[in-house]
Order: sequence, then structure tokens, then C-alpha cells
Amino acid sequence: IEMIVQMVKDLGHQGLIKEYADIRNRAPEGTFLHARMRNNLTKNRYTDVLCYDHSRVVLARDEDEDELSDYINANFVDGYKQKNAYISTQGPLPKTSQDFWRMIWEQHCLVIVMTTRVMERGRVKCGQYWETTEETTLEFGNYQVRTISVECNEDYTVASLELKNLKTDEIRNVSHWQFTSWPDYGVPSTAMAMLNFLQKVRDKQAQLVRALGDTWAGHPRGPPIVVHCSAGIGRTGTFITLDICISRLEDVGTADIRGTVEKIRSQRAYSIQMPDQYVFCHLALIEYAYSRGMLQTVDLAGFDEREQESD
Ligand code: PTR
Ligand code: PTR
Ligand code: PTR
Repeated sequence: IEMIVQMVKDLGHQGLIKEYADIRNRAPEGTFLHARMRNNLTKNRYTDVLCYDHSRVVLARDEDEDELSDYINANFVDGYKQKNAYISTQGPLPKTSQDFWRMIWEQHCLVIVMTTRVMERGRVKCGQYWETTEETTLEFGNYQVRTISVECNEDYTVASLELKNLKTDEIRNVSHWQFTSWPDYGVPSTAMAMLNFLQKVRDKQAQLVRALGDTWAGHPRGPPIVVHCSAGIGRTGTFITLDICISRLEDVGTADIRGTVEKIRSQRAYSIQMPDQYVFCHLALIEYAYSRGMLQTVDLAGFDEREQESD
């Protein structure tokens, strides 16, 4: 981790932004054929944020459904030493909320991380696919979503949801974690709020997986954590990058932010959308290491100077 601090210091703010530009300039490696099919086009929230075929989450199809009904703008993303640790996806549209819950059901997900607000700067960023009031229920096709309890904190809100499959009457619990202080195209004002949130999400997933007992035998860390923002690339990519880098840091004391971002982008195209989000990953990781006593001091004086010089 000392090497990361040194590297960040040597590169400076502009150097990191240049490094991100290099990553970003690389053309996507994969096809978007399903995302581009005529009947699927309206299932994409943004026409310029499509999802790769090779890592997409394929919805299960009933015999009575046509082959176009297996599409959702969502990709599996590997975690630290864990295949398919996450599903990165866009904020559900009214039209795709049913598909979203179907995906949660089919993939047995326990935790949803939402890093956007439903409305931002007067624009709708995500559909209201769950209720924010306790003891209220929404229905999307075969799925009923009931909000059991809601706990509001300064930077995030946790809702306990009950997801019912109306075909089988089976009920499962899903824990919904919304980070509320992250502007789109931007970064949180402090890394600490985000890091605390991330830690709580991990603890929750671990607790729920433990509670399932041996149901998830062979998958020690359980089903994928669903992460979404509005497009499912900028803030979602930043969250996942930090989660992976922190896991590695805790395991072997090292980090590879660039490699992590490149790997994530190979599964969810365009992940990490703004240069500042790339810079934020570095600074947040250093802050994390410092807060955990892995670093005694952090000297990034040169980093700030260079940032000011360039303004
Ligand atoms: N009881 C669930 C199961 O065994 O499938 C696990 C579960 C429990 C999932 C609680 C989510 C839960 O949400 P929360 O703790 O936020 O109420
Ligand atoms: N079968 C268990 C359940 O219904 O909750 C959990 C489970 C689900 C286990 C899926 C494994 C699963 O996925 P895979 O087919 O990848 O092993
Ligand atoms: N073309 C869209 C736009 O810029 O408006 C795509 C887009 C939207 C890209 C939001 C990223 C966005 O941010 P996030 O992935 O963090 O929701």
C-alpha cells in the first residue's frame, strides 16, 4: 500500500487522469448483440450504455415466452477471488422492473446496493421499483415486493424487503442498501461515508449468507450482490472497484486499481465513467488503509499542489 501512495504522489492528479484516459480509450472487447436487438432496445435506460453479450445475466425463459424475453441490461462481474461476486446493472425502468425482480429471484440475490437517488437535479434516474414506506407493497408481474422496515441514516437508507413469487407463493427476504449522498457524474464528498457504507454492505451479505447455512455450500460468499446506479457504470463501477481493492488489501496487503478497473470493464463495459471517480478510488483506498492503521502517515502534498497548478 505504501507503493500505491508513492505511485499516486508521483503520478499526481493529472497523471491519474491521463492513466484513466488510456483505459477509457481502449475499444470495448465484446459484442452487444442482445442489447441491440430491436425488441430489447427500449429495455436499455441509455442508448449509449449497452451490456456485453458474454457476461450478461440471462433471464430464464418459460416455454410460453419468446426468446427476446431473456434480456436485461445487467452483467456478472467477478470479485476478489470470487467469480460472479456482483451483478452490475442499470437503474430499473418502469418497463424493466419486473425483469429486475425476476433476475433477483433467479439469481437468489440477498443484497441490493443502490448508489443513486431516484430523482437527481430534477431528472428521473431510476424507477421506483420498491416502496420507501413501511408496510406497503408493489407488484411487478409475477413478483410482489413488500417493504417491511426502513432505517434512514445520514448517507444511506436500509430497507428490508420481502419478495414474493406469486406463481409459487414462496417468500424471500432481500436487503436494500441505498447510498444517498453520491452525485451522478461525481464522487462522494468524503470517502469515509462511502467506506463505512461499503463495510456495512459486506457485513450484511456475510450475515445473510451465514444465515442460509449450507444452502450455499460451494459458494462460500453467497449469491451475487446486485449493484446499480442510473446507468450502472459510473458509481456502480467505483463501488465495485473499491470493494475488490479493499478485499485484496486485507488479504495480501497490496492493491492494483488499474488492473481492477480494466478487469471490471472487460465484464461491464464503460465501468467507472468519470476521471474523478478513478482518482477517488485511489484516494479512498489510501484513506481506508490509513483508517485501518496500515499506514502511519499519508503524505500527498505534491498531489494537491499539482492539482492546483493545473487549475
Ligand atoms: N431469511 C432469509 C433467507 O433465509 O432467505 C435471509 C434474509 C434475512 C434476507 C433478512 C434478507 C434479510 O433482510 P434484513 O436483514 O435486511 O431484514
Ligand atoms: N439452491 C439454493 C436455493 O434455492 O436457495 C441456493 C443456490 C442457488 C445454490 C443457486 C446454488 C446456486 O447456483 P449454482 O447453480 O451456480 O450453483
Ligand atoms: N449517456 C448517458 C448520460 O451521460 O446521460 C449515460 C450515463 C448516465 C452514464 C449516467 C453514466 C451515468 O452515471 P452512473 O453510471 O453513475 O449512473
